[in-house]
Amino acid sequence: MKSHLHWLIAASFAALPGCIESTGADTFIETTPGEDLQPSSFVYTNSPCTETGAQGDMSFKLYWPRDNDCVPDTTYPLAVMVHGNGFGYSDYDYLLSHLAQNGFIAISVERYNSEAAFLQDIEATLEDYVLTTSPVVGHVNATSIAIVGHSFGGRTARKLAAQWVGHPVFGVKAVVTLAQNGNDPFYLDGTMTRGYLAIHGSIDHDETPEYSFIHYDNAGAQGSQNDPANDPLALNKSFKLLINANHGDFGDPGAAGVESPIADQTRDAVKAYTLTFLRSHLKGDHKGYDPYIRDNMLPAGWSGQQTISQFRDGGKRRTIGTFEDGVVPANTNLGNINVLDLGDPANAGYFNDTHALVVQPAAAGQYVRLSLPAGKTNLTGFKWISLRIGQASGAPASNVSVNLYSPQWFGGWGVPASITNYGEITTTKPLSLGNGAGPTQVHTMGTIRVPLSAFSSLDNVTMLQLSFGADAVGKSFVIDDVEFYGSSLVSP
Ligand SMILES: [Ca+2]
Repeated sequence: MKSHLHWLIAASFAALPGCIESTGADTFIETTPGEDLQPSSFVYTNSPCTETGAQGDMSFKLYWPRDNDCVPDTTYPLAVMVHGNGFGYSDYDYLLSHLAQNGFIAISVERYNSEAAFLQDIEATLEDYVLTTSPVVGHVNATSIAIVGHSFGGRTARKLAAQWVGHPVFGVKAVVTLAQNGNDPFYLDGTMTRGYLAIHGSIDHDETPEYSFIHYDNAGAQGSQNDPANDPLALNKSFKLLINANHGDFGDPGAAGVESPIADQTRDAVKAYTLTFLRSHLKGDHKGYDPYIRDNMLPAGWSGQQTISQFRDGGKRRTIGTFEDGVVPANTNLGNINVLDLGDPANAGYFNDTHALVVQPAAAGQYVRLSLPAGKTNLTGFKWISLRIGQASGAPASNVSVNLYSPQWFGGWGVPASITNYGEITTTKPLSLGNGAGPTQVHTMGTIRVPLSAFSSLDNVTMLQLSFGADAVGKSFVIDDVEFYGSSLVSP
């Protein structure tokens, strides 16, 4: 059972000085976007060290970096893997090995059918085994923990993050859900974790991808962050929808569940996205974060496939359009513009649980303008305009643009920047629902960002305009989360 003595011992270990990452160049493989993650191209010099065992009734498998031998040379953050129903704790070797080979201690633990029992017993496994008797004693940074959960384990991962708020030993920095069960109105926020990554396949017949839409939409804070006040609820979040991936793809080959024909590639994508996310939020190494987490770059193993990416940073951001008040912006000449509650079943075709702008330009040049609040017109220091946008009908349009207005600029308006120069506007996708239903045509959104460097002298910007060119006419677009943000990954 819980031992406060162990907590104190563990805390003293966790407080050992020194850098987290090994300096041995031969120890870890750095993930470089676009060139790695094909199993054939792995050049690991060291397989991970492993140990299986049980603490009380809870079986587990522990993985850790091999620093020449299985005695760690330094301290590593900890990843806790929670398996899904019908899967076992040994069904994620592909991911835990990858993490251990890249500088994480990782443990996959048995989750009983009772979530409550798991949530109680996991602490004893970590305290009495990992931090006290395991081969990595003294080398675990327990204040830098990631919780990764698959399927029902994804739900449990969220619960565990909430359980550890204010915990004297365990500090959660990231939660990753793989094809999560999400049929619960319990959402992560920045008090529970700094980072949240949801990954879901589009043809998941066990857990509907709708769950990840909803949990992404509701995680963290809706509004501005550090503008100027810190909102403790804000977090860094991302949602990767893997087109044509299935539920069983997230387990090892041969594990329970139906796999898709691209299961091996899916696992490579999961490795790349998860490692990149955890390395950033647990180790402060942001390599690959822009292309993999914020943008749509595909890991090499996933090449030829498609991912739709959404993200919002928890750091400096100024939000001017979440549309949660349901009010249509006043300054528009669009003939057909509405704010819809996408979570309302009456708005068929949407999986999101948010309000968003839905527009259908009737003529080239039609626009909608969003005003920056008084006192919020100085954009100096912000790096990007970002929004999530999708196209709900028609062939992909290429001339949707964003522009800014400043009374100090000649003519007021800047030079419009075409959104599609910075990302593909996602379109309606066939998504298969849980329990074998589907496919259903779903209007998706992906986050696209435009650098503010396209504009100059940003100290008094009063409006943002989205305008639609000729090839957008008659087509329907859905837009949300229009904001400016800085480069900071983690809020102070
Ligand atoms: Ca919204």
